[in-house]
Amino acid sequence: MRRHNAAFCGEHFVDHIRRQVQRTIDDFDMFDHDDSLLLGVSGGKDSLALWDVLTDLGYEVDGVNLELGIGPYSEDSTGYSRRFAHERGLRLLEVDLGRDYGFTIPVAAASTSRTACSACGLSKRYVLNHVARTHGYNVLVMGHNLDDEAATLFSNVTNWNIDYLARQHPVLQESDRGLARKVKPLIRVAERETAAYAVIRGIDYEIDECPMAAGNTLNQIKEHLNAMEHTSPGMKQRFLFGFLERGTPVFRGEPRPVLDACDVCGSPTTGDVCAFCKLRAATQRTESGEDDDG
Ligand code: Q46
Ligand code: ZN
Repeated sequence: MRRHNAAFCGEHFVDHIRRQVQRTIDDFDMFDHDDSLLLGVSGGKDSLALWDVLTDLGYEVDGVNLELGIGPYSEDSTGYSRRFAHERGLRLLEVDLGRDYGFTIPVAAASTSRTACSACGLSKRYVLNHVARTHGYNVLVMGHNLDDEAATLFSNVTNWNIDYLARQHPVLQESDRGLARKVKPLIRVAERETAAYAVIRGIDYEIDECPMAAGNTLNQIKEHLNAMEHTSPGMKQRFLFGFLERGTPVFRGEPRPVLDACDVCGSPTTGDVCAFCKLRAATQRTESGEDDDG
């Protein structure tokens, strides 16, 4: 691991990853053993590695898998989540976007001006929050890694998305807004490291890339950041953690928008109808042959 100027055998690498996760949980005061934890599980390496680490650290964590309806890719991903949970006796809740909400991500992308990844991100945020709230979990755990967060930060800085910069933090205390606290304990671990961890621990995960990822700008940013990391080891970590230490206090001073209940579903939103209900309505109009208003 060039950024730590260190090399590990398999056993000590696993210990190292566990320590990095525990340190992140402690440093950011994310949760303790009394909290009721729900992890968003995708069948990919990050969420399954995190489930493994948290379980080994003694936390009781249930998972929730969202079936996105992206053909065989989604079916395979759900299969990996199910097998992981089954083999370890863990509880996995399942939501199927098509069955439970009447649309899939390909239909959502075709029905609106949103990209597939935008519709997907919105749906994941909404559904996972909804499941956490309705099943009484007070903490929603997400498997975003160092590469994900550094790329998101880079995108938010290049576009000067002040609102997003104010909210870019590994802990979002949202209980006053009717939402579970959202935490990201994997942000000290790079993507390559979660892959190595999964291999060492014998975790089977979805390796194929999502067929709708083409044009995903975060993936393009990740490639650029990796090129910089190659010549300047530790750059991604310095960029992200430097921001969390020195940038967050500046942007957090921005006032937060007032939230109201969505007229359709009752979820907290800044408008009359939340973005997810608008997306869902657009897919229904498409299915019934009416025009999309975007
Ligand atoms: S699943 Fe969804 Fe990703 Fe596929 S459509 Fe984009 S966001 S690429 S993590
Ligand atoms: Zn709504």
